[in-house]
Amino acid sequence: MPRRTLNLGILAHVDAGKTTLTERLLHAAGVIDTVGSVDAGTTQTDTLALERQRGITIRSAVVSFDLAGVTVNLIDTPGHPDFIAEVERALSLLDGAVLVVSAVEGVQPQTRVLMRALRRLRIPTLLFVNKIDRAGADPEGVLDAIRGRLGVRVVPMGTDWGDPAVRATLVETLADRDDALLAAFVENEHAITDQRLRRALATQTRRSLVHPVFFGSAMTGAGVAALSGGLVEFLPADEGDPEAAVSGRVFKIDRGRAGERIAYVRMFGGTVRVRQRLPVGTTDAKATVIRVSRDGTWVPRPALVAGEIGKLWGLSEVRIGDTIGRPPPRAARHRFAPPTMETVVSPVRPGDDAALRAALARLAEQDPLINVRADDTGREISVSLYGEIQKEVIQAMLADEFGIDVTFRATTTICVERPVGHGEAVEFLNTDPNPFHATIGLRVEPGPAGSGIRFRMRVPPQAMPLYVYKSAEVFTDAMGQYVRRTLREGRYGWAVTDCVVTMVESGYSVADGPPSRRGPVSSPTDFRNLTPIVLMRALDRAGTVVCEPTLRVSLEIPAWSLSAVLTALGRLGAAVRHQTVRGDLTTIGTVVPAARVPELHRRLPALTAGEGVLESTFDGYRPVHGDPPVRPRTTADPRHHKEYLVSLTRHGGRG
Ligand SMILES: Nc1nc2c(ncn2[C@@H]2O[C@H](COP(=O)(O)OP(=O)(O)OP(=O)(O)O)[C@@H](O)[C@H]2O)c(=O)[nH]1
Ligand SMILES: [Mg+2]
Repeated sequence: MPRRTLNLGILAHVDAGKTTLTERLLHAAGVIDTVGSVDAGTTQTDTLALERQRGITIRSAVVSFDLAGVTVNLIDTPGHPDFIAEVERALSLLDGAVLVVSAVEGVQPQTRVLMRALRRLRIPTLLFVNKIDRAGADPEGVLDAIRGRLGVRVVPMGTDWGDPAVRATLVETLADRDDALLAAFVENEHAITDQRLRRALATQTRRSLVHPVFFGSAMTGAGVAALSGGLVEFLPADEGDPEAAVSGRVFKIDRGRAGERIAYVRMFGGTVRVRQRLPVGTTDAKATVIRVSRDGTWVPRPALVAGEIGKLWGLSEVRIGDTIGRPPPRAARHRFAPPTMETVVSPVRPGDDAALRAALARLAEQDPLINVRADDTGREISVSLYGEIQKEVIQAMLADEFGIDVTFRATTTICVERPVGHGEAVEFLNTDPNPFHATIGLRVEPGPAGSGIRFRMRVPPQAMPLYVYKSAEVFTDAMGQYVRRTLREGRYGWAVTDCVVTMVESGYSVADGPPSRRGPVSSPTDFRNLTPIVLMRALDRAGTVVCEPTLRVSLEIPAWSLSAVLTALGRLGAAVRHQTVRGDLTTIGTVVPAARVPELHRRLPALTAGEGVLESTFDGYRPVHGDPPVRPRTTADPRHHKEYLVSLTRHGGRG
């Protein structure tokens, strides 16, 4: 029997009390007898050793409980900005959210980043003002900040709706988006029942037009029952359609005790059964075991249906982000910034290189944005990063889980390369100095900013080696892969992006063909190994420009500090986009190279007597002024023929 399910995210800035609140909700639902504590390392959702030691959440975790006939799958997310990628993955599967704000620390830059994302995706959201038990708690002040700094319409809960002033504000807020309510109000405001108001509040909350605000303490449990009630009353819980076409998304990967891969899947449509053949990502696979979270434990089940979240075993090649069956209807995804820093990792013990590579590959599987780069010899391994805390976490995980001690070199900025013009190159079969049995012609041209790499096939099927590649589609797919692999390192060693690559020539040889084609039989290896030579030559002809990441920075500063701040921004290479004055506060919108933002963070307190507030989000990439920075290649340069060919023989032709 299908049940109503609410996939609920708990989001907030770091230390707001998400994990503690999760414990309380589980306790209120009767799943756990005693409330665990973050400080003692005994919670249900902070299960990693490192999370327990440090008292912070690093990975999202799912726990379920029953609430008035609704199955709630609660996703406790990390609050530290270095782990924003975890939040990004969670957002794509939520039916509703609770955004926690601390009554002491108030609205933080991260709160605004999260609220913006929730509203953009129209995820119905309740707010919970937490820690009202603590000295210095200012719930009223925080409510004002929510209205002002988050800029959202809110309805504070726990107030007396019988009080005329409270009621007037409430009706005013709700009637703004409810014409019938407005008409009723004009007719006879006393005839409007509480029930009518609650219904209007629920409708508008589900449409993400208004946000009920609850107050309480995850520590003492105050206000938690009211919040629980609010989850059912104000957030949407649906019965999915188990008969629809299969559609799901993998949002998390774990390893089991025996090292087996476990995929967390959110089903949007249809039913997945154990041992049934399933399209997963680009291949087919079968789930051998399916488990769902029930009252705190993961219980085996024969199937997973629309609306549910489950763990699937047996999908050995699965990756985070893979679709199961059709892509989910809610394809709109919120992208926070990509990581903009990287650092070289080296093992302390010289013999640990291979083990380190394997361990990092494991970590990258759970967090694809770690993006491990290693050169042919394995001597230099680098990982991409959001920040210093993530670096410390990677270091600690390598030590705790894999027994590998590592050191890091200083972090550097990750640039990209974009082609600046058109470039074309071709190598023909049986023609010196082409060492491979294949003809390939490729054209490179710039694409729109943010478009990534697009590959187009412009040769007729009869020019394709279909006796080894099965179909034109398979050949196109394979060539696209060779092209993408080559473009991981451009002319200056950075990943090439925002470009269109077109295959304009193709040819192959067969043992008994016409004279122009006769020769040793062409194989996929020939196409794979020739692609980098042709593509890099085309890229040289197109030319590339190295671009660095930039952040959009919003500064709120006291008006008197304006000229000093503008001078500092000028020195940092920032472009000021707008500037507004409100009372004695000035807001500046500016774009700053990502590499210079930490410096701005450091200098701001002195420039503004500690009153300046800085908020940053990813903006994009812009050309580097002056000499472009060069990143050492990890693979042989295809433009140096001899070195490249030698590297291929070293890898048995698998360059
Ligand atoms: N006094 C008081 N302390 C609280 C309350 N809620 C949480 N805390 C404490 O605040 C600290 C952070 O709580 P967590 O639940 O780990 O916060 P979090 O939002 O999950 O933190 P991250 O996952 O690391 O972002 C812990 O020391 C908690 O004991 C509360 O309502 N009152
Ligand atoms: Mg937490």
